Amino acid sequence: MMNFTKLAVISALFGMAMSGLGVSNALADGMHKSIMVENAWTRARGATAKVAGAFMTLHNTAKEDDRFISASSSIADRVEIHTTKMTDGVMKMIQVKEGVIVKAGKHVEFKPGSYHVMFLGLKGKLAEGTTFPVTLTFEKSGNIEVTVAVKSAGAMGNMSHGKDMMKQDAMKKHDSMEMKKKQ
Ligand SMILES: [Cu+2]
Repeated sequence: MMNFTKLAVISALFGMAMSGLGVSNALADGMHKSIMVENAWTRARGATAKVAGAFMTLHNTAKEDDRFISASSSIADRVEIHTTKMTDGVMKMIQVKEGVIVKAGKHVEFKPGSYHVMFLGLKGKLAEGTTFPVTLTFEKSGNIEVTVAVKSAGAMGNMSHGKDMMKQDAMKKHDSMEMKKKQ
């Protein structure tokens, strides 16, 4: 039979495992929330940078679908949901105005070359090793506070193969394109 000490050890281990995975505040702060945000990160940016894209995995632990509809953060004037599409052999970034559905019991990955949370009009630099907050708004789950970790400027996430390397280049091009547009 399992005694209290064993249970405490198990829950402590569970907590450690979860923090090791980079599970954000969403889980710790609100167990009632059915959306869980995992491993939110972005790349370091200098003081003159105007845009940044953040990546993360959205899990829907509920029995009904939910929709990621918008985001906001004190670090940028505007936050948009973007995706990347290949059109006539050219990678283009598109704002996803209708939001992103996260199906019941499923997850959606925001990653380089695909969905990302786009910060436009950065108010300052993003230093490697720091974190910043972003609020994700869901149709059913409401607002979820997420902590984004700033990785190195060349961070690739979990990608390693050639196809994704290509997407990564496209992402960088998109970033500089956005910057030109803003100037
Ligand atoms: Cu973008």
